[in-house]
Amino acid sequence: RLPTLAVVGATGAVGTVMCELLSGRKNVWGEIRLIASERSVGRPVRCRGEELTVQALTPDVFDGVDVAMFDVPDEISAQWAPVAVSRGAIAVDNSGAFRMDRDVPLVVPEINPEQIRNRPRGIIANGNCTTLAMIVAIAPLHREYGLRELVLASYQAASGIGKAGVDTLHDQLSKIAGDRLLGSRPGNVRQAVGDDMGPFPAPLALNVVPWAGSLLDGGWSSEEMKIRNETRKILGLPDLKVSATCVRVPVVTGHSVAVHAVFGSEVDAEGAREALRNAPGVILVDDPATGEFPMPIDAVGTDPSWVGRIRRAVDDPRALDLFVTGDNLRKGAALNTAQIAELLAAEFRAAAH
Ligand code: 11C
Repeated sequence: RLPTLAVVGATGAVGTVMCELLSGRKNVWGEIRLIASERSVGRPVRCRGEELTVQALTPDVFDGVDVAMFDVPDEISAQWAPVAVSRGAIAVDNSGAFRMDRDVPLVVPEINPEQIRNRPRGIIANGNCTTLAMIVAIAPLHREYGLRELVLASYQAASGIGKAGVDTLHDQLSKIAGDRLLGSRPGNVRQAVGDDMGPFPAPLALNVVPWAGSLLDGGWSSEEMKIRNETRKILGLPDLKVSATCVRVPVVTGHSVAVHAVFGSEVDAEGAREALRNAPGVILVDDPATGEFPMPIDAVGTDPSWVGRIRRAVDDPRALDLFVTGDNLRKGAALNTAQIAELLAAEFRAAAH
């Protein structure tokens, strides 16, 4: 029998993309159960060509489930992933609840697929969307040159924060449309947008907001610390130096990262391009002379991380500067989760033979 899959958080921004992916990818699943919060229960959702009815999150719903993918807030995952495990499922969790747990592997199938076997809690974690956009491009360069340090600035899309982020950005854009004076006087964008800033701490339209997540010690944001800690864990480099500045930009979908990467050996830009040309999950878009750069408007709706603007640092022969863009709802969330779940489905197949 083909394994049974549950998708928890099926009607959210990531869950919706998950259903699209399940419809388009090679089918390795038997039954699929869609699960969401009370207000979506009973709603019909098309997935893999079938019309499925959204079910409630209860312990019983996991009975008979082999793999349960979670895309829900941290506290819901923290409570419910262990419930799914207690009912016999393996949980693949896209929240931040388990990523740094020593007994939970943090898996990117292009980089450390073997880690899915080290799962004493029955839970496998999926990385943060900003980490994932960047890391598939960094890992091949690390293998080539030996990574020592990363200095990063992110350009994160509104959908990183879910549907509320996208709705807020579009509402703000409607409010400001056509007023050509906006942005040329202090405060006039704030006035036009009004008090309702949705999930953002400042207006996002006509602006960039150097903030994502919650405030931690030393003035760092939780998003900046996630990138640091997750990168260290995925690459198996516990002492890697990482400094990130996370910024929200008025883009609907597609997180970008400007990367300054310092290596243990001398680098060259063409060697780096060659390593990336052959890397899984990466597409090289690096021809500034013809206007070819990685950008969210092109990367949205695609699977790979787009990488370009590759230069050797002028002042350090061991450092590269580059720019990466990835669809934060795909590789940053639903796609990486689906890829992990598919590795588990292959385990089930192998065990059945
Ligand atoms: C953002 N990356 O763009 C965040 C959202 O740890 O999975 C995802 C938070 C997480 O706001």
